[in-house]
Amino acid sequence: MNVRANIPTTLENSAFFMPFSMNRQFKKAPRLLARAEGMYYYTPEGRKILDGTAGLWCVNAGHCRKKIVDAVAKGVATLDFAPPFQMGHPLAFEFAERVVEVAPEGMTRVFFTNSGSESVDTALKLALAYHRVRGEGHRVRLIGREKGYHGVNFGGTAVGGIVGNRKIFGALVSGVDHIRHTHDPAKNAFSRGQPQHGAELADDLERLCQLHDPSTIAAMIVEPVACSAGVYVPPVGYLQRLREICDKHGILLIFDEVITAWGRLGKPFASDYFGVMPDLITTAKGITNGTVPMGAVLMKETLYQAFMTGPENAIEMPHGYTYSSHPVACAAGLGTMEVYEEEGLLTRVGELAKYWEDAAHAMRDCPHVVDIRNIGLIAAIELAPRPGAPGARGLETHIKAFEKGAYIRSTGDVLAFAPPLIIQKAEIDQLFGTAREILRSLA
Ligand code: PXG
Ligand code: PLP
Repeated sequence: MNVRANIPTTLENSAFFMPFSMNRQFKKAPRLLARAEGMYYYTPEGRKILDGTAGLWCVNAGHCRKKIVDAVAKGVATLDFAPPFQMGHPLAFEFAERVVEVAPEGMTRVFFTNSGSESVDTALKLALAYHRVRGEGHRVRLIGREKGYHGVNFGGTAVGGIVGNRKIFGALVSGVDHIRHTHDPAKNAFSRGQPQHGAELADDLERLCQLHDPSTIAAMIVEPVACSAGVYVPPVGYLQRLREICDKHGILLIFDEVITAWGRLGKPFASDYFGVMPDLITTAKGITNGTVPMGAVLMKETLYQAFMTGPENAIEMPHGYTYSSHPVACAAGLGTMEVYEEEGLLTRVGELAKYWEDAAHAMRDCPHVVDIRNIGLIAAIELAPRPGAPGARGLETHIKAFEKGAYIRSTGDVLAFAPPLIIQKAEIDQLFGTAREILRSLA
């Protein structure tokens, strides 16, 4: 049964300042979603929309899963809020154990936040503080990477490497530098999975070490697979090389797994998939299947223990949010972990990845396609920009897909595909079939 939402006839003067959106354009021709179930959204008119992006890379188990909905309903009716500072509630401790059980070997402690952006800023602060409590307060620099996306708070924006997200905010945070991105279409276009060329691009971190003196660098943060800026898969050997350079110079390595955690690559975390262990992992999104805002920073035991050395009557980490370990988010997270486990979702992509890869790369003969990249249940189709109108082909594909019953996200002229991990093969065909139809009709 399709529920009709009672929406005003025009949103043009709406009070809502929409985030990361073309407000004026959208409000003239809105694309609204009224409800969701499994692999599908439904518009207020009841049109069915296949979800090709798991909401925003977060609804890994599919929409409105009963077990999670029930856990949230029961949770909010039982304990609506509990102060997280100097107080606690059982679900927070239970959920921390559950997260650590699924986390990569050696990640033994967890700090809760409410989003990926908060996780990133928390991890950067933890890295600075870790060095400080160990007597290495000279390590103050933070290194990111071009094309990286680490959310929108000050630290995350600063270490991020997407020009458009940085340029209107001025100086941001001092002491930040960036290594080169790994995108090399001349050598790697149409790679299936990890590109063969480019491990040596990790040596750019060595260059920054020589420039700044490595003893001034606190941490290096990267997405194991850079998703938001257009899907850039790490070249074979690249992450291993970054790990080696960080080890050589005592630099903490942070993997930003806000998107790549919770089964997206066919292992619980990308760190498992690539077999490279960072010192800290940031996550969010799929931790509650997107239902209730939550994020987390996972860390190695040595980091946690470094903070546990002072007097016991002192607060070890003067950091935290009003809603850190929110009881309703913990309830949602516990329900989510149950669904992931019962349905084997954290490893299901292993079985689907080959079919997914073939379906994505079959798009190569479509008009405008200049590159296709994929890994796990992620794919990007890059279109040649229309002369004089970069981004137009991407946006038009997104809009036409919505009209044709599929949600396909565009970032500039890159189409990003990352559906819920419950997708069936027929739905994979439908998703790329819709994209194919649109690309054939696109100017
Ligand atoms: N780090 C990474 C690697 C992310 O992908 C964040 C941090 C920030 O998380 P929050 O929860 O604060 O949004 C993200 C978020 C896109 C898109 O279109 C990606 C994200 C968010 C919005 C859009 O690719 N990733
Ligand atoms: N601003 C003010 C004035 C506050 O009192 C607080 C929290 O008490 C914050 C910001 C931070 O809010 P949150 O803990 O939800 O991040």
